[in-house]
Order: sequence, then structure tokens, then C-alpha cells
Amino acid sequence: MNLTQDTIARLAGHLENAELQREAVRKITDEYPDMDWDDAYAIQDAIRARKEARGTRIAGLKMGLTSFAKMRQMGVSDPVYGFLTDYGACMDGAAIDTGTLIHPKVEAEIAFVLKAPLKGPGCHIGDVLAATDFVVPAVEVIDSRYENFRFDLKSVIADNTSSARFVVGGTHRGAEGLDLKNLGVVLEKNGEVVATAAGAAVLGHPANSVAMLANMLGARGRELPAGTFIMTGGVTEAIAVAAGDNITVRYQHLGTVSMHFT
Ligand code: OOG
Ligand code: MG
Repeated sequence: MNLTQDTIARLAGHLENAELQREAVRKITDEYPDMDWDDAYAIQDAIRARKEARGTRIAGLKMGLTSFAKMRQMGVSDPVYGFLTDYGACMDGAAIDTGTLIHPKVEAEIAFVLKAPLKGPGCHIGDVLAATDFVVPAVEVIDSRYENFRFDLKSVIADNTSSARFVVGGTHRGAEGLDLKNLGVVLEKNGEVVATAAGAAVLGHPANSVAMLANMLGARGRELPAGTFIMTGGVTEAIAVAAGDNITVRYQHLGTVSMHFT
């Protein structure tokens, strides 16, 4: 760690205020080029602690930057993780108010719910499939607190990986009934197909993303408890949305997830 506890607490307040006041800020590595990975996750943890102290419940975890489409779009090369909040959860078909966000984008994702805990290191796809209760379709609405979504990995980790809102679909299936590698995903904006992918876009198989999360948490002495909801990361590049836009994502065997922006 290269930052002091005071600096970590101050940067957590700075980034959380940017979220709450929906005002974009400069990426924090501009001012703190020496911050390391532990500092970045410590800032994210401090934001989580601030929210929990005010009564926010953690709704799940997310992996980000797990597909080449996302890594290429954002100019980074490694997956990251963050947390999801209770106030971020939106119902399928919801109206999402862009006035509460800075510059939202949507991502089509495949989510897992665990029936058994997972703990890395050494967690692999077989462990994940054995521990999976069911798989559900989900759309994440990301909203970087950084100007123009311009960041590096450490800055985006500190900013809770741009987490803002998420919509979960109602069709759930056991992993054993699904070919998750070949599962097709079609993202439509205002009735037009704007992105397509298959599950394999995420690290070859979305269960690999859950295994990587368990291993990243394991390195920090943490585990994924049974019941955890996990979003595995966008299968395509993220699509910018504005008031008036309608989004529908069609998942092979898992139904549709839709929302509109006001
Ligand atoms: C970071 C969050 C990426 C995903 O699914 O890849 C993410 C960002 O692109 O702003 O959530
Ligand atoms: Mg995402």
C-alpha cells in the first residue's frame, strides 16, 4: 500500500460524492500515480463501508472487463471486481431516470446465484458449476464517475468498477441445462440490433468469471458465501443510453430483459 489511511478515506468520500451528486471527476491516478492495487481495492472497500454505515445492503458482486469487447473498448487488459447495491436493483421493464446518473451505458451480462460457498485460490469452472444454484440474465447500467469514462484499472477499481444500476430477468435455469458457452445474446436499442455475442465472449465461459472472482477474493482472504448473486461482466461492448431510449436484451433459453430510460 502506498496511500495513507487518511488519503484512502478522502478519496472514497470524493468518489462517492461524485456518484451521489452525479458529477464527473478526474481519474484519481492523475493525482496519485503511485497508488497500487491494494490501495485501489481499499478505496472501493471504504466506499462500501460508507454506504453500509448509512444502511445500504450489498445485493451482490460483479466482475468487469471480462470480455475482449469490453477490454478493447476501455483500453485495459485485466478483469476487476466490484459490488452491487440494493438501491441499484431495478425491476425488469423498469423506467430508469437518467437524471440520477452521469452518462449511463448498458451491458448484457449472464449472472449466477450460488448454492454453496466458493473460496480461492484454485477455484475452477468445475467448482463453479457444482456450486451454481441457477443462472439468470441480467443487464448492468454502468456509470463511471470519471469524465468521459476515461480511466485506468486502478482508478476504475476505486470507483467500484462504474457500478450504478442492474436489471435481472425472471427466467432462471440450472447450469446443467444450458450450453453457456454457446448461449446467444442479442442487444437491441430502440428496436435495432446494436450488439450480439455468445457466452464464450466472457473468458471463454461465464463460469470462468465466477472462478476468477473467487480466486481474486481468496487472495484477499475472502470467500463467496452460498446465495451470492454474481454478474460475470458484459459480453459485448457497453452501449450509451439517453432519456427516451428503450433497451431489450434477448438471451437464448433465458428470456428477455428490458428497460427504458427517462
Ligand atoms: C468498467 C466496468 C466494466 C463490465 O461488465 O465489463 C463492467 C467500465 O467499463 O466502466 O462492468
Ligand atoms: Mg458490467
